[in-house]
Amino acid sequence: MLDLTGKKALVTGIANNRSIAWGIAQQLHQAGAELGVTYLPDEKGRYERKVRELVNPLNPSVFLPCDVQNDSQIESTFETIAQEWGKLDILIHSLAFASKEDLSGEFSATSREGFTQAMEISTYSLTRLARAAKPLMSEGGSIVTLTYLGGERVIPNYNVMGVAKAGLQMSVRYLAAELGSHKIRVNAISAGPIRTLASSAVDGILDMIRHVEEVAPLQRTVTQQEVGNSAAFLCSDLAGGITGQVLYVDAGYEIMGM
Ligand code: NAD
Ligand code: 0WE
Repeated sequence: MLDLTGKKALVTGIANNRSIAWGIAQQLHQAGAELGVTYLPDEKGRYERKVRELVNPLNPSVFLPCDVQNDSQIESTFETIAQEWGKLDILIHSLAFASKEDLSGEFSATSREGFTQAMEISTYSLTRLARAAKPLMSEGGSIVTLTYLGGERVIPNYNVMGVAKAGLQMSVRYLAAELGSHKIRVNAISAGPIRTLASSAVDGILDMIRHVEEVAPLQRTVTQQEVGNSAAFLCSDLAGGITGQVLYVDAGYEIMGM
């Protein structure tokens, strides 16, 4: 049975009730895990209030600001976890960012700044968070990140995010190889397109969703809850033999050629 009782789980990437990370947090909570939640702070504290209200029913025992571009916020996040929990079992990495202008038009037009920013937030952050989590995962652990098929095939307009996700998926393999001796597993979920804050800002997302509904074996898109269930599985002892993998939670879309 899927049982995460006694496990401590840190979830990044919740922005609102459509976030994939919110679907994951709900399933981890349902399976009995104790939650810690981080959010991206902004000047007006708008995210903080919204995310706090949203996650309140899941009784997170840790709730902290963590901008992955800020090393001191990362360090204080894991210092607080060390003090409050003394260990960490599960880390969910569910964040990405590229500037909107780099998610349309010619890929070759990507600026140095845009490329660097997308790679820093969407790719490097996994390795940085894994390094901070490693000493706390002394009893072993599970790290799960979110990727997209655009990191392996050309999806129109995904552009620099595709390069970032290719790097993310390779980071999963290098981290899995290194951390395996510490009983820490590292995997990615490749989710099909879902309407979230990040994806709704993308021109043509509705046409892409309609395309998936026509082509995918299950003839529909996936839900945040389904991604959450697969994440809970990967974090549980049921997936004890799985590391370094990309699990497609995409209604089967990835297998199709036409
Ligand atoms: P979302 O907008 O709900 O989540 C993205 C999160 O990234 C937000 O919570 C935001 O605060 C966070 N973030 C951005 N910059 C950050 C920074 N500097 N520091 C800390 N956090 C930062 O959208 P989502 O669709 O749930 O995205 C979550 C993950 O799922 C991303 O990695 C995305 O690439 C991936 N994904 C999304 C889809 C989709 O169709 N929605 C499909 C496959 C994979
Ligand atoms: O990974 C993602 C979303 C990533 C994303 C989205 C945005 C929009 C708003 C990263 N940064 C930003 N920055 C913004 O300013 N997905 C898998 C969803 C997505 O994004 C696409 C897609 C799909 C699917 C972009 C172009 C084409 C398809």
